[in-house]
Amino acid sequence: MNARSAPARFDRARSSATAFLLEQDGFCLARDLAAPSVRRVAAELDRHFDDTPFCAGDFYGERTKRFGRLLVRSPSMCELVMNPVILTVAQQILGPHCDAIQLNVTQAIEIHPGALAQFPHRDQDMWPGADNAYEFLINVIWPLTPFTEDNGATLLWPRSHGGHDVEPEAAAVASVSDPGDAIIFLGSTLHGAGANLSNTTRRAIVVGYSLGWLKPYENPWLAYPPEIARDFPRGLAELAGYHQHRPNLGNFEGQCPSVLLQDDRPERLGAVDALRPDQAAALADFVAHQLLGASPPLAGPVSHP
Ligand SMILES: O=C(O)CCC(=O)C(=O)O
Repeated sequence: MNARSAPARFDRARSSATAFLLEQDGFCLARDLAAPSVRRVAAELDRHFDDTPFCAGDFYGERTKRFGRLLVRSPSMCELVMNPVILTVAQQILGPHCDAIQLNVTQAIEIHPGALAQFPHRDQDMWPGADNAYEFLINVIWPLTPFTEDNGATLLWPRSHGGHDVEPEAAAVASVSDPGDAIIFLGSTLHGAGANLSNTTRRAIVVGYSLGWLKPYENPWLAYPPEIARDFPRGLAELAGYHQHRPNLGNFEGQCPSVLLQDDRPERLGAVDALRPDQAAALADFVAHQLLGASPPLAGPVSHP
């Protein structure tokens, strides 16, 4: 996925303001961004919450329910995943550090009365290489029910992201919000679900976007195998793993895995270079020198099988 794949019409001012706040505070609440889509998703996922067992383990929380693969469970999910304001912000923050961003997860989370507060954490700690010098991830929590101070609204620690101290300087803020709002935060921002002290359940979905060269939290090719992903719009299929991250990362038989979404795939595939322009230029230079009988310059790394 890249900026070219984002739909042409979007609120540029809103994207810029959101990215600014994210970089300043580590999170941002975008009010009333996609209320009709959220209403549809909430209705489509309703029975899945009922059918899903409670989680096990103190991190997820034993009074919570979670399930993934939301793009197969809710036809309207695509509208949230491909929200143009969110995609533009994700591209702006993650784009400089990868060739293409990817979908890291779609997950529904239900927090039941009696749930304890979740362990405060930074999501990008799941990748050992993340030292918070730059962001690996952007998460968007879309409330499906109102988020209140006492029903488990996500807690976020202002300015706990990036190069800021591991111990946050400010107290946590509860993301009090309504369905249609988007709670957006960085991979390095300290956060966690609040305790549910009320007598109603809190429902939300999380959509995460990460650098395209990382192992995603939710395995995209198992969540969305080719027979499912072939019905996705092209930009969504690319985000969900059917895209080669240059150079040559995530290939299938040496080609872009989107070849698996075609009707007329040949029996045998030949591997084809997929290089960034700078790599292609260095390689062309290397090859040209050899063809001219000159000693080739030492080129940078291209790819390693
Ligand atoms: O549900 C929430 O409010 C946050 C969940 C979360 O941060 C997580 O599970 O990593």
